[in-house]
Amino acid sequence: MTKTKAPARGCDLACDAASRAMLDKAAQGGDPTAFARFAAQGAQCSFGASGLCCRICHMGPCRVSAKNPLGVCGADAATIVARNFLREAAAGTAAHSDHARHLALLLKKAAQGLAPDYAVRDQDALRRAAGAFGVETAGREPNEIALALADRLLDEFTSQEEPLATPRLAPKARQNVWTAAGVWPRGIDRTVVESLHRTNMGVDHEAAGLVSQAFRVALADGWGGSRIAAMVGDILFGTPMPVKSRSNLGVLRADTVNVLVHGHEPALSEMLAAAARDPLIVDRAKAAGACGLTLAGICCTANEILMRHGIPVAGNFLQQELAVITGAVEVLITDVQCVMPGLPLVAAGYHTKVVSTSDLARTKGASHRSFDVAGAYAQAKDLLLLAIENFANRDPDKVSIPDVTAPLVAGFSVEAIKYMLGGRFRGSFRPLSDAIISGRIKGLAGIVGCNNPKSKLDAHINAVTLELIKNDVLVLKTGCAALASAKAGMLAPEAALEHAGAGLREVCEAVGMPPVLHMGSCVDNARLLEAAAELVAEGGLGADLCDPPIVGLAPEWMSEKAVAIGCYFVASGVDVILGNPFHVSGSQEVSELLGEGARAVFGAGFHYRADPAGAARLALEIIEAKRARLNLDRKAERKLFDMKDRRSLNV
Ligand code: SF4
Ligand code: MSK
Repeated sequence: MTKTKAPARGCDLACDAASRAMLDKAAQGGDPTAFARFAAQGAQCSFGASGLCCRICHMGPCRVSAKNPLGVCGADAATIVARNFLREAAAGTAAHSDHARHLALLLKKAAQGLAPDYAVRDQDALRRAAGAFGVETAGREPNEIALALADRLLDEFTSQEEPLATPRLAPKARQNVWTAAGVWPRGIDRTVVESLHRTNMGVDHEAAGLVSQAFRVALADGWGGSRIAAMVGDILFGTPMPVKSRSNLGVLRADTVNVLVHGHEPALSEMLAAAARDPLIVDRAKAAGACGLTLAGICCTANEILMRHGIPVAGNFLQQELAVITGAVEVLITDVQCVMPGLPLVAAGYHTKVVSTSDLARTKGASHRSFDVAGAYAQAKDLLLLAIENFANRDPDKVSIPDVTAPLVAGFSVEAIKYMLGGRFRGSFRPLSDAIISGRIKGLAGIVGCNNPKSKLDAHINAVTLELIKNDVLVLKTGCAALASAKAGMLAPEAALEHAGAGLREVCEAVGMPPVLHMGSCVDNARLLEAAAELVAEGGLGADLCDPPIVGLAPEWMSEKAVAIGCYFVASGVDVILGNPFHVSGSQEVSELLGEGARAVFGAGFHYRADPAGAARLALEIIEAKRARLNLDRKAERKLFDMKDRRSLNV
């Protein structure tokens, strides 16, 4: 008798009760989800997984192996694997940087009066950015500064021979490393184009040069596009400050019209956040028989409006389909990146309308409303009216909203952290630096990235986070990893402090800061680098980004953007521990270039640990080794910073 494998249950696939309930509902109702499609895929292609499949030209596709070690053109495993890797890093950089370009163009249009619903909302952020790029501010109106700054930032994309200017925001010692390694990027667009050129059939065949270009193009992301996106977002929409909210599918309400935003770019979602409070919209929702309208988010568009407006988060990447399965979403509005093409398939079983809004990102089965910043607010209201109209089509028999939410605090920009640590007039990283030197905080871990059905939703992220805070490591988070913590209650200061080690708890309680800090969306990984640079600038923890006890982890990553993020962390001197390996195991040479090879050049490399306990152990070892190099492994007198100490800081 053939045994049939029992279908996976929600409790095997996800950590949180809301996702489990929706996965069980999906299994019963036959709703298509990424989890089911992943299972249906069966064993995945081993050539693809090891990076050994090349389809770069039409003499192929070629698959190389020990038996058949060369492609038709003569490319060996190292060339093929390195080219594939570079293409991933370039694609990730392109995604983040195009997002940044759209924001820089929006800043320019806002300054010119061509996008009348947008304005410079944060003049401090404008002046900070202008200062960083040498844009004159004296005697100029905000719009004049914004226009000059936007042009300066747009030059970062288009410059040809000039080296990129944004990496000069890194410590001098790190800049010297990049110069010596020959990886300082030129214009962002040129660097991406060059990467695609070099990986064409018959161009660059040396693995070392290709991997080096992967680090260069990634630097054009982390110290280029992503940094610009974060800066301009702050200027136009405000620098994030700690804000309370809630997370998980229970933020949807049975008695309101529910609208979800999903993707990455904040231009439309900012307008939706404002329009959702418009009395006309609220009245129309009530006239349609609802108690009002709930706006919530998925993925990084969620992070953007969460950290600036406290708008609740419905879920992270693998919850996008599960949100539709609640049966209570009237409209799901998408912009760019991480939107599953399978969304309209699941929406077809419900009344949910999936509406794409970026001309770059259309999805079969979704209706498309091209978003134009010139009439942004009116378009946002129209989208909400569409949702209100669709409320009547909701089928109460299909509605099942899990009663599961968790409170959270989000919005820890670098400015917010400085403020928490030192107050308005003495904001600085010095108390944090002192806490690290004294050993109360052992170090910092940046935990970032996505979800991936290869592992149980949020399981690796949450386990490694818990282990690190227990061991007095302050955790900084972005993207879907931050939302995993939100759902687990780890962004609620009181709850998280229960789990923190004594030293970390003492510091967090003294300054009123949680041990897990939500720092934003995927482009806000640039804020993690900014925080590391602040720590170095403070003194006492070395002169370069590879010196302080900092480590990066991407436990459940899946996107090409995560390849770029990992590469710019490593090129910045921060070791990165992956929970899923890169597709490079087919070449020993490339694997070594990303490990010890990168370490020889940048002082950091990639590691892979599939299990959270192993990842946490390695992270702690890296932190301890860095502490030892700084002679911080001796016991220091424990000193708590109180308000008096902070007032006495000479900063
Ligand atoms: Fe095959 Fe070479 Fe063409 Fe790749 S570039 S598909 S290895 S012939
Ligand atoms: S959204 S890139 S799934 S973190 Fe930024 Fe989440 Fe990863 Fe997309």
